[in-house]
Amino acid sequence: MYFSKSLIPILKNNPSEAKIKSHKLMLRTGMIKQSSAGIYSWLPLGFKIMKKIEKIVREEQDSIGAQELLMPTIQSADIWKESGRYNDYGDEMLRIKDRQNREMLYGPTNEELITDIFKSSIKSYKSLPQLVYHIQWKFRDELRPRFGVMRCREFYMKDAYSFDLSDEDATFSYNKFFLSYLRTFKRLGLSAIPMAADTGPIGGNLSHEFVIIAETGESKVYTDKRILSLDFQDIKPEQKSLSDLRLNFDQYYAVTDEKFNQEEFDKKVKNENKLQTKGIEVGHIFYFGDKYSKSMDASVDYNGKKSYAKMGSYGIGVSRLVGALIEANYDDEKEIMKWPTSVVPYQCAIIPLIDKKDKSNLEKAEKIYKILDSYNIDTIIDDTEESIGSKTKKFNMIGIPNQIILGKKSTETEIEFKQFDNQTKTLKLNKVIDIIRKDLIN
Ligand code: P5A
Repeated sequence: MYFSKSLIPILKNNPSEAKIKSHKLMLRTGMIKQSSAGIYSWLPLGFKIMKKIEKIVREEQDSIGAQELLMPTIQSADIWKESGRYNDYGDEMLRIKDRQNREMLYGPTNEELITDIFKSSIKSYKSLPQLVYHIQWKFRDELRPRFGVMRCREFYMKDAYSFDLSDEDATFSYNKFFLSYLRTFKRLGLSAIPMAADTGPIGGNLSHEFVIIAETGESKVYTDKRILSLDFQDIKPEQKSLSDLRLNFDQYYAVTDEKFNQEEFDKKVKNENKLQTKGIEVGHIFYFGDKYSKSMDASVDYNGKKSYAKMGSYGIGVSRLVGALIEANYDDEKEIMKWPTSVVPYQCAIIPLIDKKDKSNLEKAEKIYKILDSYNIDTIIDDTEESIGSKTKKFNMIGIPNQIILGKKSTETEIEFKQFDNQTKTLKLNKVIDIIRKDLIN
């Protein structure tokens, strides 16, 4: 890919409308473009990053045996009337009428639609548990959309749903998602704290929010910091080990302002373990038993008896995670973004010094590009006429970890190589490839 041919519209200065790092950086580097309040187009750079996050989210859902499907964005109002939420949802729901004057809506979540699918597809308890998920756009007509992709009206969510026969089985499913969430966020290099949470319009009486610590977060966070060092890497998704895992996490005080109680905090957490800060909610899981299955009559046959499915739902804000990663990793003084390796938009940038009369640096860049490509190193060549200094600054900001500079110091056999603001080194190409590949494996 040549930078001159890419649709990456970099702005010279920070946009004045953006208040937080992620919003600033995403507009500045042309990851997104606002199309109307709280609604964004995802331009190639931002979309590439979001797709990589989505892949990790998907792999972790698959790994607990959840099946992927895809439900539409537009839903019929009928099923929401059946569950009783059509009126409850209020102004956040975008309501539309089709040409037949039928009431439709842009889905803010999918509990009703999945319950309707379950109801017509699953008849016997022998088909339980059912764990399903999709990754789809949602619309919520938020009163105050703000902070770019962090609180927008149209956003990309992974939402999963579980159906079980008993409360005990349903808790097992809930705990599987609990573990998969810890793993997903860990793979993204984020430490997400599961916190006891309110259930709001989704309903039920058991719920955890997964919150990452960030100064610019919207939620106030009160927690016992020992929760941050709990280990879950080797936990097997079995009933006993998962309920132990939950107990282990739940024993520590960890809440957002909605559930905060100073007296309880003082009683349960020693002063030296107290952590009072701000955070971003990146995931939220719920258990609500037969709230939807009863009102929508979704049951299975259990030895001749009708049994309403026990359900939970599990959300991850995939588009919000792009912003959350920036909040957690962007150094806005140095203007350097460090993505986790699995999410980085390009592994390497080749920066030739362009001389109108002498094309040799560009030709050298093209040769190196082909070699890197043969090692599956995703690379961009910056063939624009900007100065080397302004190009390296731009790639630091976008977060391209490896930069090859083909200027005065590069010779036939050795090239200039730089990682972010580290000193440049003059190295042989195969040494550079080794360094980049090592990073890819780790
Ligand atoms: C769980 C899955 C639900 O909707 N139903 C299906 C449940 N939960 S939730 O907490 O309301 O949303 C899940 C996650 O989606 C992200 N999110 C948002 N991202 C950007 N802009 C928004 N306006 C927005 N609202 C929710 C959050 O990451 C949330 O945890």
